[in-house]
Amino acid sequence: MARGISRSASTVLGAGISAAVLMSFVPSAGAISGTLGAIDGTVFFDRNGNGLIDRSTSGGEAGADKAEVRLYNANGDVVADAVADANGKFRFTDLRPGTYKLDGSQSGFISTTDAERKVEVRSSQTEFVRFGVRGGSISGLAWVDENGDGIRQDTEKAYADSRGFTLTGATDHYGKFTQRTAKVDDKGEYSFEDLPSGRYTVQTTGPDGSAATKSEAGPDATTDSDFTGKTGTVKSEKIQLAPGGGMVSLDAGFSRTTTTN
Ligand SMILES: [Ca+2]
Ligand SMILES: [Ca+2]
Repeated sequence: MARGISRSASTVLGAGISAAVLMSFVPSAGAISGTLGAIDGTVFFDRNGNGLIDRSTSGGEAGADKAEVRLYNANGDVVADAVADANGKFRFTDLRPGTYKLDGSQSGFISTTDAERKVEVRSSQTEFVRFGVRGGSISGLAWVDENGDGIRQDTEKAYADSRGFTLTGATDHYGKFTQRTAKVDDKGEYSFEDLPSGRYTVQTTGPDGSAATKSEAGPDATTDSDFTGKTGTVKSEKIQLAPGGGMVSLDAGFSRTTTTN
């Protein structure tokens, strides 16, 4: 979708106000029949895919920052593009009454509501529209592999002091390189959510004097390590995420390279 065509709400609102003033003082202007309408909307990360904004899902389903929405008229011509704000909210103002179509699909995400929506704009009314999209996720934990076998036994605790995980990867849906960091929780687990499709690498740092333990020592993917590196900073293979795809148990096991007591 084309970028940079978004009109700021204030600019459009300003035009709407001046048109209304013009009409009230110069009734014969006649260029605009009736008053104008607007469309308000939200694009949100619908993690559980139910089409609704749930507040309780993993700390709440957030608005899709910088999501792009395109507005067409009844003839299928592009009227305007909007870029959502940090809360996933977008707005089209100054619209003549009539039938419009909105496209709220987001590249790299799965739409969980109808991606295209027909909207009837009426005089002096604001219509409300919501688009849900589901992204991918990558999660796992870090642990110290005390016996160096590449497998996490029950006695080997998660490394909760981990300095967090960094994700680098594909350009996101609005063309910027993605780099995010995630802290580990009290169980030593990390997760990256609402990711566009693409190729990602995860990196983290272990205790001083450690390196990656044997990777892919399997056969159980939930207890082996998926990171490599001869120093304290280790990284995963490249992860290919399809739209809405999930990677769990991307775990980093550390073995000690020096003895510290
Ligand atoms: Ca939901
Ligand atoms: Ca072990």
